[in-house]
Amino acid sequence: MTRRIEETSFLFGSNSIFVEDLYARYLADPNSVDASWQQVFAEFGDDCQAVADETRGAPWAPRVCGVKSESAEDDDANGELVARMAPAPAPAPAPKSGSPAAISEHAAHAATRDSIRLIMMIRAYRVRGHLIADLDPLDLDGEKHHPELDPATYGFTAQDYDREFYLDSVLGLKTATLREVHDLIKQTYCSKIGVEYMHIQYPDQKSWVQVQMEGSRNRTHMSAEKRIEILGQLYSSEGFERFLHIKYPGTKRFSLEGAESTIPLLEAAINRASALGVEEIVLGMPHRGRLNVLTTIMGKPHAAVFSEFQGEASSPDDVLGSGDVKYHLGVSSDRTLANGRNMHLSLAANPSHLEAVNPVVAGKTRAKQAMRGDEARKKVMAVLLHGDAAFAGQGLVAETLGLSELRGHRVGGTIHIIVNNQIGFTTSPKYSRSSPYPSDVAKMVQAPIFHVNGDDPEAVVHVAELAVDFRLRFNRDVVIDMFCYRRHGHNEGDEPAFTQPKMYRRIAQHPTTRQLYTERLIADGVLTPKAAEALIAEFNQSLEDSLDASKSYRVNKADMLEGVWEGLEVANSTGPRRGKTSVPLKRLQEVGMAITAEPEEFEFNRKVVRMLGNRREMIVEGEGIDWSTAEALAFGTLLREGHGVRLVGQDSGRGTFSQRHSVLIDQNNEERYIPLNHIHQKQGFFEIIDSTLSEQAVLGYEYGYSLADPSKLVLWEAQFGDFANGAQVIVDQFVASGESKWLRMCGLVMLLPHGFEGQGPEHSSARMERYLQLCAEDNMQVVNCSTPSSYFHVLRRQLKRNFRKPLIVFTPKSLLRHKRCVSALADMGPKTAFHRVLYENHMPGPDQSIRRVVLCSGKVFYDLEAERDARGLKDVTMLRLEQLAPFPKTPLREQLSRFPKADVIWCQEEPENMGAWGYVGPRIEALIKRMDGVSKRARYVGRPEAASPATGSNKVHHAEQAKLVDKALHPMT
Ligand SMILES: Cc1ncc(C[n+]2csc(CCOP(=O)(O)OP(=O)(O)O)c2C)c(N)n1
Ligand SMILES: [Mg+2]
Repeated sequence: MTRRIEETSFLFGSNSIFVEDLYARYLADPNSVDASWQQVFAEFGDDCQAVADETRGAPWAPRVCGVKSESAEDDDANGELVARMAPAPAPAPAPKSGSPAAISEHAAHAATRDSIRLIMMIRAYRVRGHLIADLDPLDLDGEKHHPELDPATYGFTAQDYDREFYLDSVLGLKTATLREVHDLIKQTYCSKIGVEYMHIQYPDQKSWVQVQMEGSRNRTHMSAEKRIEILGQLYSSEGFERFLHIKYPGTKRFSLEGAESTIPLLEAAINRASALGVEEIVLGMPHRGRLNVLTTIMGKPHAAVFSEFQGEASSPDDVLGSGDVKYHLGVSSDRTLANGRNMHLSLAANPSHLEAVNPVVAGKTRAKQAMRGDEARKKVMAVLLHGDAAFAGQGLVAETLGLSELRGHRVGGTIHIIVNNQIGFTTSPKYSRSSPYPSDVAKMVQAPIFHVNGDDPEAVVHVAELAVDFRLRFNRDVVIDMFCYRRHGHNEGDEPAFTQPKMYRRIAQHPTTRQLYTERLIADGVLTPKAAEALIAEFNQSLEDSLDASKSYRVNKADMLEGVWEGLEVANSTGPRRGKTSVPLKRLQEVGMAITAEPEEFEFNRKVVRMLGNRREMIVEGEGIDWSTAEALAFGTLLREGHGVRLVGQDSGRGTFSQRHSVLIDQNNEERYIPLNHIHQKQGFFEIIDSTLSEQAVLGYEYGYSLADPSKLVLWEAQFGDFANGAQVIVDQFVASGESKWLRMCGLVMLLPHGFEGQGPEHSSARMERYLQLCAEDNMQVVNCSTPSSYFHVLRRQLKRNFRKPLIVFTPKSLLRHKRCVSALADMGPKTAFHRVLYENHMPGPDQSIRRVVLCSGKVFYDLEAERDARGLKDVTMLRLEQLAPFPKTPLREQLSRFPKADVIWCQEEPENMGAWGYVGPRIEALIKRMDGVSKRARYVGRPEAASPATGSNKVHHAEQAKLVDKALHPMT
């Protein structure tokens, strides 16, 4: 019953508590409430409990069979209620007798019921008013009607329109006529702005939106000055596109035309944000209108864009890297706004893959907030623009929205702007989404959604300001869905009439937003036709001047190493590039003791105590350091040197394999203790995040984070490496190619558990071959370390060189607890470093006697070593490639040349079409050819080609593994 009472509240606005109270009293004792209320509750209440239960509607929902709501899952109580009300209820029953008391009782009852119905109608407008709002500039759907928004549905007739009703302050009115109420709610909820907010379960946020919509602000007129400013912005956005259209006809530019109000929208958002204290905005947007945003909002000189159209300024040679098409490039700028304050704007570079940039922008924002100490998240704000088809279709949208309230990933709310041109390439909305609006997915985070007609720039500016106010007040996501259209085809060469002839006939006749607004301002006396013409002429002249200037425009430098990147350099060699990763033993011990200390008054899990003890022993002895301890030492020493470390992944705090235990949990109260944050008073911050169960959004986010903060070690860990393929777009489009395309370095580390241990096809392979296939032009590093100290150095190396490169690490599973896979503390101490190729410290025999060199990488080394030693073979040695890419040519050549009598084998556990073979095979061949002058391939030993990475049978796995080890050690026949 409690729930039902709560659900009645929607009916009565501010009076809900009163009614709830009344109803509760009525339930306890019907005679305790006034007779008129008894009748209301009797009629709408007890009789209908079953219906109410079924519909989750108000307890007094009348059991009237009428029009059934279309959606069986519609959980809006009022929707069901009203749907079931049709046809209109009969008038109040006549008094049983003509006595004055009966007449007055009847009148009271009728008045109460009228008020209830009117308030129900008001609520229906709050919930569904947007459905009949005037949102579409093309008016493609024509006249809209919704039964729940029709007064007749509530029993009102023409005679009722001028009758006074008691409202008790709902809508701020004590009493009002039906006409007044209807006009007011239509104007509020059904004009050029349609708002969805009644799904928000936080009362303060919901009522804030309600107050903004219903309060006077919504009806305040803009000053003439502001209106002229908006017009100027429309001139710029339309004028720029027109100019390009004339000067570079047919060239792809993904024009903004039809959505020109995007520019006043962004301007309003930026200015409002600045007024409220925001100092930096990180933006992400797709192709549509990007050139316009780059120039008009981001301040990129028109001359620069024109020169790119002429193919002059940013040829790859000028700017390093392979470059990208002009509508993908990122840019950052500082703008001084009209209020005199500075705003730093950065628009992220993005690939063609729609929506892929969303998590990247979020991650960048979070990093910038952290760097500024913006704990309240009110100084740096994220703004994302979206296409309607992409926002509705791409799963990454939901994944990124899902991050918005999480401790490790929140950015204090993102402003989402859907440039809803009601088409995606050639596909109409009815074929491309199952939801009424493209924005519906955002309801999952209870974001308010402002739909707005893009042909009313004032309404657009108004919602932009509302959205910013909401974001800064509640630190939550908010959506603007700007209805507009696309004046041309998908790009300027496309013929839209092939697929949308009706829509495009309508568009051809439709004046531009700028024309409409000019007429409006002229009609309102704000502007003369002459002044309007002067504005156009002035803007066109400035574009002509820029075009002249573009002929001699030159990009003088790439901006990749400015700001926080200053001091770093573009990597210019593929040599050892070790950096100084060794750490004095004393420091290693200090860190080691700190991270194994047991704080007092903390109730440890017994096994954790044992684990800490073991680790402490490793540190004290300086021997037997396992993988996780080495990792903790790498993190701890970096932290001690002042770097931040941020490790994010599913269950990374404990570690999927229960190996890390970087977060200790008090067994009494579940309080968390993070040893790595207790090393020293002055140290960097260790952020360890158990992430949401997403790969793509989280990896994209961490990539974005690492783009913004090169001083921090940022790591993303897959639960098992297999699952990282869910983030393939981020790997392909950002991690592997970002530096080359957009001149943006990144030091992100990906930890991918990998290894064939009989766990089946889905828990064995991190798809090493995929990463290796992506490696070229020194774009990223792929390592498969075989010792804890190697891992220690390679992690530290990320921050100890003067460049940043993504690092893919295939991390072990069984080796985490393998007794041979240990290092000495001294292996991390003075005079140590990361070695790309490891030879055996204790050779089985002299170099000249070696008849077989087995090249391998990672875990299989231990299988080979064990079997070789068991067989007592003295003429077989192993060389381990700790780093696979960039391929360690020089050290491998050096090592191979030690064994002139040996044949060479490449041994891997993965099937032949997987693992490193495809990558290392030709490279080893080329190397041997250079050494010996003969074309000799290393012989492949490993599993045969396979469709699935590994067998599901543990027994088969072991047989296969034994066979490949045997083959690798067996003398060549
Ligand atoms: C992930 C992805 N799939 C397909 C495409 C190809 N594509 C480019 S634009 C486009 C239509 C996008 O429609 P919408 O999101 O509404 O943006 P609009 O072009 O209408 O502004 C498509 C399908 C793409 N770029 N990215
Ligand atoms: Mg679209």
